[in-house]
Amino acid sequence: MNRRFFLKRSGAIALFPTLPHKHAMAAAEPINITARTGKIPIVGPDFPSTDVWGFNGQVPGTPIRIIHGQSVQATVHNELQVPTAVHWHGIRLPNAMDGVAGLTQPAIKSGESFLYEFTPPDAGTYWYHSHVNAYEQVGRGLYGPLVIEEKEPPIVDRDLIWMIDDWRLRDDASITDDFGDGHDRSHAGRIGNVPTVNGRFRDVVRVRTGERIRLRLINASNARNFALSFGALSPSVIAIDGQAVTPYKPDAPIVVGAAGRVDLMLDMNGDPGSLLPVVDSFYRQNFDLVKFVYDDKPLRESALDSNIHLPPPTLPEPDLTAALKTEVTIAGGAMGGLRRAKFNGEWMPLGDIARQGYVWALNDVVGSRLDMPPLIDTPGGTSVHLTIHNQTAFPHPMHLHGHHMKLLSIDGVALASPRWVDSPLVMPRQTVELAFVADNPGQWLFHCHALEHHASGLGTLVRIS
Ligand SMILES: [Cu+2]
Repeated sequence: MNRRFFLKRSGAIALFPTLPHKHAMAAAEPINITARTGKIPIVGPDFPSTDVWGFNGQVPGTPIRIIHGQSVQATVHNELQVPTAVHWHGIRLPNAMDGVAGLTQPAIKSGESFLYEFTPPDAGTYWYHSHVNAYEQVGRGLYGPLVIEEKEPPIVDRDLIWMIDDWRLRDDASITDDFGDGHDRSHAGRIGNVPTVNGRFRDVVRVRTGERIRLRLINASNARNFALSFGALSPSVIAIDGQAVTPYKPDAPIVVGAAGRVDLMLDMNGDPGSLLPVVDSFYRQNFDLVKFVYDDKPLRESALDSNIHLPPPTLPEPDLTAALKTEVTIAGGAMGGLRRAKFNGEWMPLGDIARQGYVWALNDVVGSRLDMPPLIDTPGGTSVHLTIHNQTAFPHPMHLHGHHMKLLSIDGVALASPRWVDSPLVMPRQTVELAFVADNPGQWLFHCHALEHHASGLGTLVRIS
C-alpha cells in the first residue's frame, strides 16, 4: 500500500456515490456503450482526477440492469485509439457474442462499432469488461456491472452494487503505465496501491439502522483477491458468481477472487450515528476498504423478517457416472519449479519461453495462441469432470467462458453443498474438482483471470461441437 494516500485521506468523509439504480431497460431499448477516455476523482479532492479508459467514460461503466427474460442489445462504439471488444462475464450466451477478439469476433477497431445481442438465461450478478489486452484495458477501467434481476426478487430497502478494484497510481493519482510488467506476470499479477469501491478510494456508505441491503460484490481487479469482514453485521451469502446458494452466514471473511461475484444480504444492525469499516484481510496487510456510516435516525426498530432466498439455479446437472474426466495441472511462475514446457508446439526450457513474456503452463502447454489445440474437444451435451491441480505458489481464479461449473471438492474434501461457479479461486498447492455439462457450442476460453497470468500463458480452450 502506498501509505501516503491513506495518511492524507484519513479522517476525510465524503458522500458515497452509489451507482444509479436504473430500473429494467426494456428489451427493445438498445443500449449504447462507448469505450472512451475519461477523468474520475479516484483518490478524492486532494489529488488530481485520474485519466481512465471507461465505458461511456465512467468507471465503473454504465450499469446495465434488465429483468430475467429480457434481452440485451448493446452497441459498443470504440472511441479509443486502440482496438477493443466486450466480454459478458459469466453469461451463458451464444459463442459469437462472447467478446473474445481473435476467437469469437474480430476486435472492434478504433472508430468502429459492434452490436451484442443475447438473452441471459440466468438471473444474477455479472459484469462486462474488455477482452483485448485486458491486463491494460481492464486495468485502465474498461468494465461495468451487468445485473439480471429475478422476476420476483427478495424485498430489500436498497440493492447496491460494489465493483471493487485496485489501481496502481503514482503520487499525482495518475495510473502507472507498467502494464504487463515482468514481475507482475511471474508473481501475483498487477496488485495496486489504491483499492476502490465503484472507482472511489476510502469512501463512505451512508446507511440507516434496520435497513436491509442486497449488496452485489463484483471484483473487477486485474489480480487482487479480497477477503472482506463486515464486523458485527453477520451478512448472509445468497449467491456466488451470479448463481443462488442456500443462504448461509460464513464464519470467515468473505473471499471474492478476481472476476468473482458474491451477493450478500445485510441487515444493518449498528447503532444510529455509529461507524463500521469493511476490512480486507486477503494479504498480509489489512485495510479498510470502505466504511458504513449510520444515520442518526433509524429506519425501523428491528430487522425485516421476510424471505431472503433466491430462486434456485436452473443449470443442467452433470452426470458424473458418464463424465469425460479431464485433469489439468497449473505450473510455472516464480518459485514454481517448471523447467520446460511446450511453447507453440515445441518443447523449450522455461528460460527461453520467459524471454518472450510467457511463464505459465497448463499440462505443460503454454497458452500462447488462440489457435492452440484445446484442452477439451467434445460433442455438445457431454458431462465433464474437471480436476484442477494448482502446483504454483500463487492463487489462480480460473474462468470458463460460456458455462457454469459445479464446485464439488477442495483438496479431496467434498463440499457439503456443491455450488455453481464461473471463476473459482484455486489457492496455491490446492486441488479442486468441478463438473459441468458442455452444452454450449463453440470455442471457449478457459483461463486464469489474474489478467497478467492469462497474458503470459495461463489459458487454454474448450471446443464444443
Ligand atoms: Cu493465475
